[in-house]
Amino acid sequence: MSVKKILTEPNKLLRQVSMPVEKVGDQERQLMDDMLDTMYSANGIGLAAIQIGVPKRIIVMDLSKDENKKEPMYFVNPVIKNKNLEKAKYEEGCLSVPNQFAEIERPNGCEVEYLDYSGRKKILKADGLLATCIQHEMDHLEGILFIDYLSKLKKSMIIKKLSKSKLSRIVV
Ligand code: GNR
Ligand code: NI
Repeated sequence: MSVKKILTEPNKLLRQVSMPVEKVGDQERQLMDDMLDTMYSANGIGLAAIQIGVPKRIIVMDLSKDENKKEPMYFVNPVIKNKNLEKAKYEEGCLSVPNQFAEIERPNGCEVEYLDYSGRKKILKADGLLATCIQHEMDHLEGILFIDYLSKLKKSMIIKKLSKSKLSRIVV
């Protein structure tokens, strides 16, 4: 298990569409372990593989509020089967868009079909934060970031800020 570097916008890799996993083997489990380590160390509640530069359709999440009680969730090749027609707004953030937050509207519930850590097929009904987070992570698999839902002006302001802070990190 090791903590990897999280890619931040702007970065072309974050715009790549991730590839389905053929088989959940030891290599994939190693990747999921590293992703979880990376997510915990960054205090995130979810992470997609592409955020550490691996274009595979793998997501890890942990929505547990108790730091001592870890509840890791693993999603390989997730597919959304049903989306609620009703929408909900959540204040979203993203480890790849550091220190930026915005209210995003999405279906308030969904059903996801996926393979778990051991490669078994599962179906999960999600609502609330779980549904929001899964949809946010599944967007990463398509190269989509939450800022893509904002107005052109808001989005370009955020990208400009992030570019500047990246530059200052190199200069200092
Ligand atoms: O840590 C995260 N918090 C969060 C809050 C609201 C909606 C989505 C998220 S996901 C984010 C971690 C992340 O960037 N995952 O891709
Ligand atoms: Ni994100």
